[in-house]
Amino acid sequence: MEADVTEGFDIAAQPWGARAKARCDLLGLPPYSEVEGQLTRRFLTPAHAAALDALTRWMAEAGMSVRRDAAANLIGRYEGETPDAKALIIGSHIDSVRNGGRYDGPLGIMLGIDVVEALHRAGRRLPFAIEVVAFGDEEGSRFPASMSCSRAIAGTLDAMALEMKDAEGVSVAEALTAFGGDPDDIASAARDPRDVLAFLEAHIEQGPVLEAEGLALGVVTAIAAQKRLMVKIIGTAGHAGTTPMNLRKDPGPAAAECILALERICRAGTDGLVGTVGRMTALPGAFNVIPGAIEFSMDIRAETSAARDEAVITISAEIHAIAAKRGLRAEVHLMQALAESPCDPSLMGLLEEALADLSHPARRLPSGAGHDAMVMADLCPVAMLFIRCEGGVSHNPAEAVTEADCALAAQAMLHFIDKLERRERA
Ligand code: HGY
Ligand code: MN
Ligand code: MN
Repeated sequence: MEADVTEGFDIAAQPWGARAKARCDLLGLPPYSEVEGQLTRRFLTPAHAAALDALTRWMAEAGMSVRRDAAANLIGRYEGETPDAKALIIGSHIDSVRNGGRYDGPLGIMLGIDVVEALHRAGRRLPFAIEVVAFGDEEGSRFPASMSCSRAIAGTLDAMALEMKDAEGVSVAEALTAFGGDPDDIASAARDPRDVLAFLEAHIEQGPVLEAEGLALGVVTAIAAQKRLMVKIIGTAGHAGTTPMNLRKDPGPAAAECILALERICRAGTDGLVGTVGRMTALPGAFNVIPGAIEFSMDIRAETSAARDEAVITISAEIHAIAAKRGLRAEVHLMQALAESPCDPSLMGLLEEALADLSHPARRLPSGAGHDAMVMADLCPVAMLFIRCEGGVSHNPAEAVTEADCALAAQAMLHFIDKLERRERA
């Protein structure tokens, strides 16, 4: 499976794109996935550990020293001209959603490794170091909150996040300790802003725009604001056969009304407002029991925090009104809030110059998907390079990219580095 990269280091001649894609494909299978026949790789699982072992090898082969921090981030470092040089961090996440695609996250890590290997083979040293980071928890597919690893690096992770529990009742702190991390020393993962030059994340677009316009790459302008909430509609459990319909306190139909209300509110919204119910549970969850409660998640996003918050206030009020009308009780709990995050204009300019070098149009576009870059923006200036994905499909095993687009992305990243070097030496 491994492409044997032996000739020179002329990035255009290298099968880097093929190698980056092939490595993502390899990590799509057990032991790097928790489930046979699909990719599910959640934070702090054996599949996560296996993926870090493979990445450690590949980072070392590319000329990097490799370490893990207290938050289980994997960090490869390619030194600059001086040992204490500031770092350009290139990275993305290694965790996946359940039954997800192979490129959402890992591709940005593999391209970072390829770019460093090209520099290493050329014996090039820069006025800055390059660190390639595999963040362990961007999706939040195991614990209720997400982005905990990039928040640890950015120094914005609050202790409460470590107490969050997965479906089996295991806390982040317990899982992190078992994994070899150190929740008591999580603060040591936080980077000093004086040591970091910038953050660059290459990521599939997860949307249809680039493909629709026949473009391989795009420059991200900003990342949408998002909130994650858990809703609980509380009624009275009862016998499904003996309880007349008019005497029920059934939260099921109420939850259905709430979800329709969320759809109506978001369809009528502005600023790219979207709302999703991705997880729903009837408790106690038996065929013949009227549920005592229904729990469901809400993921609400918009290009501005204001539009996001207005929608959250409106839907929360409607949920309480729907429950009250039916003699039920509702709880709406905020699990996480991420503000909209602009990318750095000067870094966007360097990315556009890099695309111009490759005779590729400079297409700017916002990101509706969340990324570690929105968290890293609290630490340093950030830039994101989008890569076309087939049909814009993502969070789906049908997610697909081409080797040619991956190779072009690697070239664009190297040209970006060239321009960053020129800026730093000026
Ligand atoms: O949910 C998101 O936008 C990202 O894929 N975690
Ligand atoms: Mn992602
Ligand atoms: Mn994702």
